[in-house]
Amino acid sequence: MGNPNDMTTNVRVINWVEAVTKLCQPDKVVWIDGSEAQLKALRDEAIATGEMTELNQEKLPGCLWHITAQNDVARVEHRTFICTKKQEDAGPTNNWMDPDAMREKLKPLYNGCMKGRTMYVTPYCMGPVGSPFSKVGIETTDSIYVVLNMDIMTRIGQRALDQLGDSNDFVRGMHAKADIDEENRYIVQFPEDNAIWSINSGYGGNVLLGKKCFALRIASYQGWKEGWMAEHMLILGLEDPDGNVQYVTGAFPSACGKTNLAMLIPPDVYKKKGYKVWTVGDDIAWMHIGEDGRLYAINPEAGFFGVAPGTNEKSNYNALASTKKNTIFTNVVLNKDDMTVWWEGLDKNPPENGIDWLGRPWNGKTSTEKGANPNSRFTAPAANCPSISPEWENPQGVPISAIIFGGRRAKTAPLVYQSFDWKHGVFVGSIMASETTAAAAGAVGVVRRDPMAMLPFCGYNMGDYWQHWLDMGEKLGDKAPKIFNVNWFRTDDEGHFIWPGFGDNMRALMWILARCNSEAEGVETPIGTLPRAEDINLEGLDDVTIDTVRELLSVDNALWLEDAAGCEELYAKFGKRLPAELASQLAAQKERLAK
Ligand code: OXD
Ligand code: MN
Repeated sequence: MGNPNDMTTNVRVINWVEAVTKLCQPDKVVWIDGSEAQLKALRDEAIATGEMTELNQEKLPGCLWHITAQNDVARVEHRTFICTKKQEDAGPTNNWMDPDAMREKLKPLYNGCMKGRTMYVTPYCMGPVGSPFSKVGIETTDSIYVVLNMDIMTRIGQRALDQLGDSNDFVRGMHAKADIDEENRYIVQFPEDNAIWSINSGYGGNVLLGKKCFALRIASYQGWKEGWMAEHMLILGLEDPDGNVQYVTGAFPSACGKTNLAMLIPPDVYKKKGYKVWTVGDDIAWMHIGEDGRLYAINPEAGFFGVAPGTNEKSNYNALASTKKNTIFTNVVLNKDDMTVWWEGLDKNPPENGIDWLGRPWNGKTSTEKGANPNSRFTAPAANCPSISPEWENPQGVPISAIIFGGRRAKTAPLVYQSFDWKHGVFVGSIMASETTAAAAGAVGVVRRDPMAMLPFCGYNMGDYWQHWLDMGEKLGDKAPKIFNVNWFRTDDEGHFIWPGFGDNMRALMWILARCNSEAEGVETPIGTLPRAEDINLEGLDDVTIDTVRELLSVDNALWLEDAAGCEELYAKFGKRLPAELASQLAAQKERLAK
């Protein structure tokens, strides 16, 4: 298995791996070259030790099942840190500690933590290999599960080192499961040093360091310094019957259906006419200004790390289809009868002879407890997705026509509206919020501000981040994508959703693209430009009347004024780092609303 001297002559890489080895003291160091032979050996080893379970190779070829420790099933925002030299550079929305102090605190935890274990050195490329916009990271880890997930989510091995060459521009990611000790779990980003330290977790978002830690937290900082953007956004292409494809990106907080939107299947009326939706990415977009002055996006990832519960043939056919081969399932139910998997919301046939996410025998016909963890996941190769875009690995990315923000709001936000211009659009993104649902613990209907859906993922002061958005708009000028906001979650007075969502969300996308092409009317309101009810195509949508659409598009000025107080509270946290432009956008919006 890979010998460093065969794989790279990059002295910085070699020296860094040596330093990590000295600290963690593994019995053995294995460099991941990414060859199928090496990956097969790792799968076999994980199966032999029981770390992973091989699933039915006829029904689910190449698929594996894994359960994490009971205390380790989600990202841990309260233990996630941005360590910049100055606290104000991390900003009021991030946990912060001095970088040297943090390193001194964590070194004893890493010290000797891999004794008796193997350390895997995993080079990986975020973005298509060969793209000028891709970036390389190296993750050291004591987990085969991590290596196998990284193989799906990124481009690992020799090709990543080849992309890096002798450059120093690589993210140093030091992961160790250690003892999976909750009390000593830390997910730490050092943006000024291109480094990530993650310890005492084996759960995806905390340990697949290419994803949230690098592609969002570190990359957002890099984008700020280098003049591009790393965003928590899906990327999709909408093809019209003439074969023209226009691309949009969309930022939504968790539990708002981002993966579903990325893989949307058009309603019959559009399908019959020849419209298609193409998936470029479901979670992260890296965006650069292209030579023609437009904004281009690449998906830095190569797979989907999707939430399993609720995913079924109807809710997301394409996501489910993506999981039929070479997929890793984490914390879902194992069906022992046929060695397949199950989760709540998959179908009405839970296994009777199952193993739940806690590793206990579980009978879906009699158990009153959930079999799959609500945050159980599939890690599936993007190439498996039936709707994957032919352009998804285009090294230049795809040109973006519209940026869509969204959240879960019962009453305030209308189905769709357009910002007046880029600056107002940045304001719209900055006041993004979502209401908590009954599905999660805690009070229902509590508004959580989640600017640009980046609250847990912005690797620097969010005030500077907003200014960076404003600066990008200046650079893009009239080539800037148009900015919109959507809300699929309006309810009636009984709390029932009044918009069908899922594939029918395409009806809002159609208005969005028509606006981008100057082909649709709009009505100005205090919060932005809305469609008229008749601008939303209801063909084939028997359950939704034009009156419902009117309700979906209604703007209650009093509610919005109330909401503005929450925005003020958020903005106040930033003091001088709040861009003056945003303060005046809020003041102007309040004035329009009060009129
Ligand atoms: C994710 C998240 O897992 O945003 O993508 O939490
Ligand atoms: Mn996400």
